[in-house]
Amino acid sequence: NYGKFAFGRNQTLTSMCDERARMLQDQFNVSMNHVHALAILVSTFHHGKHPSAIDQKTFGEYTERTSFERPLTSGVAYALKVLHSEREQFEKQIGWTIKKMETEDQTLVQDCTPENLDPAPVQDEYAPVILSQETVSHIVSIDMMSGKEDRENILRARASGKGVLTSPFKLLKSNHLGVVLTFAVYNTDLPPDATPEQRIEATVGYLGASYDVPSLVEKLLHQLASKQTIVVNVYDTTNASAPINMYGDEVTDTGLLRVSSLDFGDPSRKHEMHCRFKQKP
Ligand code: WA2
Repeated sequence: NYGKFAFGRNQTLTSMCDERARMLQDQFNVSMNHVHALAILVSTFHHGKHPSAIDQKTFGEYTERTSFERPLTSGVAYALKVLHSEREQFEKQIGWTIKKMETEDQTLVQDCTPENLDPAPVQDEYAPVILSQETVSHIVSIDMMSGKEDRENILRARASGKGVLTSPFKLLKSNHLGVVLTFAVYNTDLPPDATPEQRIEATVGYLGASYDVPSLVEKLLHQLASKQTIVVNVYDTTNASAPINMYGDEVTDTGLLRVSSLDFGDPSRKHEMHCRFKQKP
């Protein structure tokens, strides 16, 4: 390991941490681009063809076979924009009722298959999942607007036309903190300067990907064989006075620390990677 004599301890930590942060950021960016392309695929082949050229079987197979293009994601799904006035017709046509996301009691959620979830209460509009990768099939029929983080993402995605990220939260059927990335799907090719109102009006649905951050960062770091040398933490630092630990054990260590910046492509969220040596000098 030339780093041990070519650089000091501090520079070694800096370069190792920056390299890992860059790798994580690049992989996230690559998968974000592919999720964006999936939103265009749904727009072209589901909304752009009559009848639609995509059903659950096609979407399930296509997303599973292309999952190698979306490193760090645990699954992708598509939710439709359904106004209350369209609900009855929608439910009759699709053959199931729109379900409410259970978030009060997370221990119960683990057993909540769509069959034993409650119907969504009356709202102005809903975002039921109609297509999913097999890995997240448990969210089919659930109204994504009935979950706080998912709802905020949907509203921000459609008004902005950009890919947006949630704060870290406990995903359904997962014991870890994760994040959701959302792209809105529109019924027209909107100009880049379209107003938020025009965007909301043209919205037909939401393509989202979930990221199980701890297991995916673990997988990435594992490939680097550095786990004996450094300890890594990933934080959501959007609220600078209350950072959220997304990966790694809580640290009390006050030794040498490197903070590398992470850019996950949503300017309204801030992330950092913190690295420390395992062994004291
Ligand atoms: N996907 C997977 N697991 C989840 C989740 C989610 N949201 N929310 C809570 N647990 C269809 O933005 C639209 C995906 C939401 C997209």
